[in-house]
Amino acid sequence: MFRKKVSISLIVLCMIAASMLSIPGKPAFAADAGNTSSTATNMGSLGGDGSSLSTTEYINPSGDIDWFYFTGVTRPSRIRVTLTVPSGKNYDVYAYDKDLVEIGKGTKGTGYSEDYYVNISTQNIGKVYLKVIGVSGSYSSSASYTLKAQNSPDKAIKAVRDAYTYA
Ligand SMILES: [Ca+2]
Ligand SMILES: [Ca+2]
Repeated sequence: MFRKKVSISLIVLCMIAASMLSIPGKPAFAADAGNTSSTATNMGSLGGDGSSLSTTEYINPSGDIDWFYFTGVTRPSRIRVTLTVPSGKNYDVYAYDKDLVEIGKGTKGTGYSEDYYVNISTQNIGKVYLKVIGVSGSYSSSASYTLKAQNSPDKAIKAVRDAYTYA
């Protein structure tokens, strides 16, 4: 019993520490985002309509892959994903649901930033994963990219929500 209590408080302490480390825009240390979904960097919890999360990182060295995820999606949502790509580079960003099923992608050519919407339905509510890659070895050790996720419900989703939350 005692041991169980200790382990639970350890877990709580770790969760508190982890949440402190993932304050958007104020990383405790600069670390490369994980190269796999299981080592994805937590962007934080996405707030309500219009709120956003963003992170600035590097694709470095060539072949680097950066996985992120965010939480806070607890109902059907429409999320705008934008990736500001360093000039002259070709980076793409893929979106996946909690089961790592692809739900969106931005794959424009060199020099273009990526910008698209993903819809989270009742079936795939949960963590949303984002993966940033450098296409054909594109990378930069000096110019960063900025990845942003914004809660952007369309009118239809808002209407359904308002109907359900009416009380
Ligand atoms: Ca990485
Ligand atoms: Ca691209």
